[in-house]
Amino acid sequence: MARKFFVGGNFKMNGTVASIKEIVKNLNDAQLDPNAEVVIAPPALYLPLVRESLRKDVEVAAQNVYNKPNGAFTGEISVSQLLDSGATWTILGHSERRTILGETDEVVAAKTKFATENGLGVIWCCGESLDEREQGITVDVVSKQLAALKAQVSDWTRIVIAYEPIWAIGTGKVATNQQAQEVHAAIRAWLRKEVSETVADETRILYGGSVNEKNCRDLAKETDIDGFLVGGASLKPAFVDIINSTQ
Ligand code: G2H
Repeated sequence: MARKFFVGGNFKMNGTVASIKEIVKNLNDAQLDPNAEVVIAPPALYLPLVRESLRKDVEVAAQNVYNKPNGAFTGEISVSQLLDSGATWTILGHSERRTILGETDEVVAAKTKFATENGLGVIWCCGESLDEREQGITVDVVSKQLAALKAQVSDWTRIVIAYEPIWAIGTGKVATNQQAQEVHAAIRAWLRKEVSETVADETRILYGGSVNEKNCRDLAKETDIDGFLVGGASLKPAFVDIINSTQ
């Protein structure tokens, strides 16, 4: 089965009502590749605004979610609240949450299990630090992150994997096409060995880390790159070029 090209926009902790309305207008007015699945993740408090004003062929995502039903969890947002706001996806395990907020592989896996079992799609992120790449242990690091996910998750159909080398995030240092393809192929091989042929063939593996309108076309040609998770460039009109990068 062909994997549908997938482009996520991760706004991170950026935007105002005015700037987010501008981004939505730009997407609403654009010609987007009908063969691309597009999901944007504004900060949670803007989700209803975005969902109400955004074209319906683009879905919306949160950047995080808690793995408990509604209740006494001050500061958290539940899966059912996200669904109620019209979000259909969440990002989980972004390296900024792993490194700055201290989310472990196990916490990320528990959140992924709860979110997928309760109706959200998950853009599950993984990736190595510069130090780990220089030590030559990139595939070991990503495999360990995947193993923690496998320990808790049995249904992979709602999961999209985003490989985001930490050293390439927001730095302008994009992985070379070959560096990205090598890790994407290793992730797919891991899925084939550890999960199933079907999951390996059907799971989208996105690349994230300083993707822009200039580097996206060549990256998108790599066999195992099935789309992008875009940060900084998703706030700009050039996001449309990235969505259309396989046209
Ligand atoms: C990686 C990416 C989006 P950027 O974090 O998740 O951000 O494109 O700004 O490197």
